[in-house]
Amino acid sequence: MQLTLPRQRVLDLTRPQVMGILNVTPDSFSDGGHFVTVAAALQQAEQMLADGATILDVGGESTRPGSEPVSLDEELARVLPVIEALRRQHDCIISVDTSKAKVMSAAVQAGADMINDVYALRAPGAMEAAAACGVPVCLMHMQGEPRTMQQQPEYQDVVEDVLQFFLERMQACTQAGILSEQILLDPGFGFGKTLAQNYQLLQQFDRFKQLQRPLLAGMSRKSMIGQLLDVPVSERLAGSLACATISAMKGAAIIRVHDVKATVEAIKVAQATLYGVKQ
Ligand code: PT1
Repeated sequence: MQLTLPRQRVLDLTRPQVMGILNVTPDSFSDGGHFVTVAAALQQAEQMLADGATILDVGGESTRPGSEPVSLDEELARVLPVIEALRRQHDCIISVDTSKAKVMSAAVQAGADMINDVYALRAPGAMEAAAACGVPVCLMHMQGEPRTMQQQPEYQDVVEDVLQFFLERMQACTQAGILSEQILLDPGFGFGKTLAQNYQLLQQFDRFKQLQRPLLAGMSRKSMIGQLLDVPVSERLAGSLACATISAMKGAAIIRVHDVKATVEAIKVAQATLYGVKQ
């Protein structure tokens, strides 16, 4: 599978790709305000590219459980300078992690190549803005909203419910003029799911392949690892690598992580196991 990017480029997804997380949020859950300046963000970006990330996901609003929304102006002020600087200096694929229509448009104007939306284009104007941008869009499943989503997650059957949600959002997208070939899907680990439901989604991750779209998986350092292992954010690398490896073996096309180098290595092991070692 292959996605069409701006400026005559393509994203080849015949092998899983690593998406490096570039948080420009002072309240970010694991990088805790270390990368608030453009220079520091650029430096972290360069390290992730050197480590083998092919996509950088730039986000200015934390969406971890309990987090509060940020204003449009604040989000723009955080992400635009980083996207502009990245675009000037690197030919990497830049993803913008946002739910706001105006951030999508401005980010793509500034050089972003794709949109990653945890609200799956349900915010006012987001569907129209994404369609006008013409770039690939990742639709993520979330029940509720970040501030309250972990209070009472409820499903008939979490996998079936997420599949249904994808069908409904894909249809809304195609009706708005977004090509189905430009859509990626993400079950949204940690977004309005219990610990058991997160592992059910991972166990049955391969079922999302039936939708015939590239799948994105984001589990890096999340509570589904922390709760299971009873470890703080700083001690979740082994669990994160297990999650990345399992998702790669079950068909993830893009794996969204903090620890790029270790994840690239883990995915190579998964690929060698699935498809053999080239002589
Ligand atoms: C994700 C994702 C994302 N996650 C996509 N975008 C976050 N497409 C931000 C926890 O349980 O999985 N897919 N953008 C970060 N959000 C969370 C959610 C962080 C839950 C932490 C947790 O700890």
